[in-house]
Amino acid sequence: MGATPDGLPVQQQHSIEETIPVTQAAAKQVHPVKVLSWPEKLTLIKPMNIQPINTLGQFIIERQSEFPYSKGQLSRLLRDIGIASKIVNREVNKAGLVNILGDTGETNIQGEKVKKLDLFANEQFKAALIAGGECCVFASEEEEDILPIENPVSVDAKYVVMIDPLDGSSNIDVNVSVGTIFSIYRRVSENGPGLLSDCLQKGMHQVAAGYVVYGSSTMLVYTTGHGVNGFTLDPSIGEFCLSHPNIRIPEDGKIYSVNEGNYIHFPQGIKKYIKYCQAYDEPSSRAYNSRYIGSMVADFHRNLLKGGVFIYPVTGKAPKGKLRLCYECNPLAFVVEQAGGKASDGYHRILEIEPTDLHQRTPVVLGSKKMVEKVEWFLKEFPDPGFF
Ligand code: AHM
Ligand code: MG
Repeated sequence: MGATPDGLPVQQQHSIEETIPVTQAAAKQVHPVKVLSWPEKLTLIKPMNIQPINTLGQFIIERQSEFPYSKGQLSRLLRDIGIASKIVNREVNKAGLVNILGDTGETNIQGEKVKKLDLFANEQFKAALIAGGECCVFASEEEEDILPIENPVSVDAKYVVMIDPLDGSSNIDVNVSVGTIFSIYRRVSENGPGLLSDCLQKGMHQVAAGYVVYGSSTMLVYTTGHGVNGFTLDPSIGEFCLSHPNIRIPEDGKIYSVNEGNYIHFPQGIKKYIKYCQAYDEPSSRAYNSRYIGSMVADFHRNLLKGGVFIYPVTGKAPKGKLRLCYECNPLAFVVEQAGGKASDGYHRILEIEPTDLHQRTPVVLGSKKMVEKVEWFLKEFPDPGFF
């Protein structure tokens, strides 16, 4: 072995090209290359912050196993309601741009009159349920009578849908939240188009119920008797995505929602309860907050998430109450009970009231369990012979 002029041994003077293979070979020995399996590759994706989303459609399919006897009809029915509500949502969002609140006097491309938004919503849900083939009879707050469905695709239809297509619609022209409320029963008649008796079932026989709130964001909340789940519409993908799994209403709350403008017409018990809410008492966190939008769905939704009570009692003006048992009170009563709350007419459980009329009205108290019980206590303690 010779030496360089500066005295180094000759074999240590490698060119760069010669050095690289030597270095890689050495590195391979220290860090041998590992072939990753597919699950291992997935764990590498995780740090990229890709959020899994669960759409309403996926969720409904996942939950179908909760009904071992089901062949997917209820799932399809819920899907149809979800689709119709997206169309209604689109129109609600446009309400400020076009005069959609009354008959515009215009005709559309088919030569039809442009309809009021609540009628539009009614038509959308009706059309979706008739075409869907799972509904044997449709009843709506907007229709005088039931609509037995005779569509050939509906011969095996097992379900009954009752709906308030656009609740609180007087709020649209001032850009305040409105909603859709729906209630689903299994038919009691044998077959063919559904009957009135299919619709006049106690609320406790509902198989599903829920609502859509068209608010600062649009949400669909529903129950099939296995808890309550909420989905927020992501407008960028046009899908309701699970955002509020397993909703539970606080057992107690600090919000009372009632139209206090009607105070003079209220029964004694309600007047006393309102005074109780307004009284200062530190241990029970009073005075409570008063919140009343005038859209039942929006008032209910806030109280469901935050804790509170919604009251629409009998009044001198509305001696049987204002809100409808079948379209408004029963579905929201089912939802609130499934979330751990309570729904009452002030004396009895809403879900046990026997309906005798399609458009029957009822007083209603619903929300956090302890608050509803307190209202019931006041009504019992201060009876009012003018009412009930
Ligand atoms: P609607 O179905 O005709 O819209 O009426 C129902 C609405 C509810 O959303 C709301 O809670 C209530 O009526 C408000 O009534 P009031 O203005 O008497 O307080
Ligand atoms: Mg209504």
